[in-house]
Amino acid sequence: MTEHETIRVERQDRVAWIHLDRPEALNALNAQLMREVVAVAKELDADDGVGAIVVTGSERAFAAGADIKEMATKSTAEMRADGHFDAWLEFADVEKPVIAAVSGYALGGGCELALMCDIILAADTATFGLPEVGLGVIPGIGGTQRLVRAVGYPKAAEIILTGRRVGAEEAERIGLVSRVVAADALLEEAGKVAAGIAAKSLPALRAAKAAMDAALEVPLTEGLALEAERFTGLFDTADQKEGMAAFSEKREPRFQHR
Ligand code: CO8
Repeated sequence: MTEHETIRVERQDRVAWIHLDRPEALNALNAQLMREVVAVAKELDADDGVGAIVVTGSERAFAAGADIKEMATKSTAEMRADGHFDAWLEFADVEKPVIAAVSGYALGGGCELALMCDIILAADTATFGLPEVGLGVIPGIGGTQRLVRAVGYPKAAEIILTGRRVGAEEAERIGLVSRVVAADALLEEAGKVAAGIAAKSLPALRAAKAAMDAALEVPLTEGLALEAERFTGLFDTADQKEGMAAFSEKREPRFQHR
């Protein structure tokens, strides 16, 4: 895998880790970090040796937003030409499970990046928020859409329109995050969750994610049809035969991830 300046990439068996690594800017998402994260995520998505991806930052910050200094003087035309929005869509289109392990600040684009992930594990020290209206802009990489879907309109509206911060406990209560864990156990817990997922059948994981994604996009009847299509589609995989044989034989499955 290529060398990077703003991230570190690590592999542990079938789990890949993307560590955001711009400590001088609290991991603010500048253009380079975006390019590196998206390129690596696509590489890992195409690698059958990877079953789950964890994105994490530092103890102090998951990411404190898009890079304010980089965009401060730009015009509308320049922002539209920058390619940020399509690039982050590619990240959100990763077909494998992606876990955000969030400690410290997850603000603005950092919160939006976490919301692009399937599972958000938050340290009890984590702080979320979409403070963009205080900068004269709005969330731009999914915050207005994904937060509304995650927590419902009234809560999302209060968070986005006031720009206030949301602590880990509240984030869990309202459904912004999947689960809160003690800060010193965050990475270990994220590793365990990711390894548990990565041990499951990869075709099944991809199908489950595609079907859940559809739940956010399409009417119920269409979503149910897509689910049935993906469910039955798995019956021609080696992993379905192995998974069900292992159940009958009272043993652990040995998946080939195909
Ligand atoms: N952009 C650029 N630099 C940042 C950012 C940021 N978002 N956040 C922090 N930094 C820098 C600081 O400028 C500082 O650098 P320096 O030492 O050179 O002055 C360094 O990181 C450390 O930060 P602080 O000294 O401010 O640390 P504190 O502990 O005092 O405060 C905070 C931490 C509260 C997180 C504070 O840094 C802060 O409020 N940051 C900005 C949070 C924010 O408003 N985020 C939203 C940004 S807008 C956005 O995300 C839009 C996304 C959609 C568009 C995507 C397309 C590009």
